[in-house]
Amino acid sequence: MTTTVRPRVLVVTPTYNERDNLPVLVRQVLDRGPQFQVLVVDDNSPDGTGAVADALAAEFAGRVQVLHRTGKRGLGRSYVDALSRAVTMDVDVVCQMDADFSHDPSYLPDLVDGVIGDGCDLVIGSRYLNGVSVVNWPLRRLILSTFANRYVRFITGLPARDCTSGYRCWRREALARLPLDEFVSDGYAFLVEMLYQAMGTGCRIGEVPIIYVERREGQSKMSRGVIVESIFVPWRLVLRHPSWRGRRGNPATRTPLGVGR
Ligand SMILES: Nc1nc2c(ncn2[C@@H]2O[C@H](COP(=O)(O)OP(=O)(O)OP(=O)(O)O)[C@@H](O)[C@H]2O)c(=O)[nH]1
Ligand SMILES: [Mg+2]
Repeated sequence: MTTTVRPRVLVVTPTYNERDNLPVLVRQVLDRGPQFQVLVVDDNSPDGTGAVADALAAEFAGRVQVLHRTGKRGLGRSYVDALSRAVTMDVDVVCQMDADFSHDPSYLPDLVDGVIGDGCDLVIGSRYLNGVSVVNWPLRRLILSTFANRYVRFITGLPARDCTSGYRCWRREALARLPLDEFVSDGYAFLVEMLYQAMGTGCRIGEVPIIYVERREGQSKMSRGVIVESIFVPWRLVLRHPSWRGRRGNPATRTPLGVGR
């Protein structure tokens, strides 16, 4: 008889006013198998998402954890706190995932497989591998995202087609090598900064295609401030570590995983 050892997966999900989405999402992730755990990082959401998360942690003791933040709000700061905890946990891979169902949990096995099966350090769930796979976005948003990706790739030389996707899976050891304490971005630019650091620390980066669906419930938190930050951060990264720009060094960065799978 052969037994397969399943990789232990921690899914980190940041929340700000996701009261209705979170319980459904957590159940869908945990339903994928006993090897899945969730870490919710809530920024003291006014709608009470934090209490909903606590109730889930009590219901699924040992499989759901909650980090309550009280400082300045921000996606980047939330990820720094949550991922710093994640790298100390007894798991093989750490996934990042939005709580609003734009990231379908059914892609989790593909992402994990890219790390465990294909030997990548980081696998991105990409909206831009097979054309554009986005559902229900207004044209304005589509143009903004496509332009943002081109802008980031042009300045940083990052190899990924989707540099701003928040759906990712990391080998825990690779994530632990990133100097999270030194990150400069507060908002969504944090995702780009992580990729630049990954490229600089020699990570094998792969991508798998996902179909991204606009949020079901609740409101977007996109603000003018985070957009302005996103314009400056790529330049700041390149000026700080110019030698990392466009760094290649392994085939995974050139051949997106999962194409044609
Ligand atoms: N902890 C924390 N989570 C946040 C913050 N801002 C956004 N989030 C969460 O991060 C994820 C992505 O944010 P969204 O508002 O969905 O951003 P988006 O997907 O670019 O925008 P939409 O397309 O409008 O959904 C969601 O799970 C949010 O609840 C924040 O300041 N702190
Ligand atoms: Mg969203």
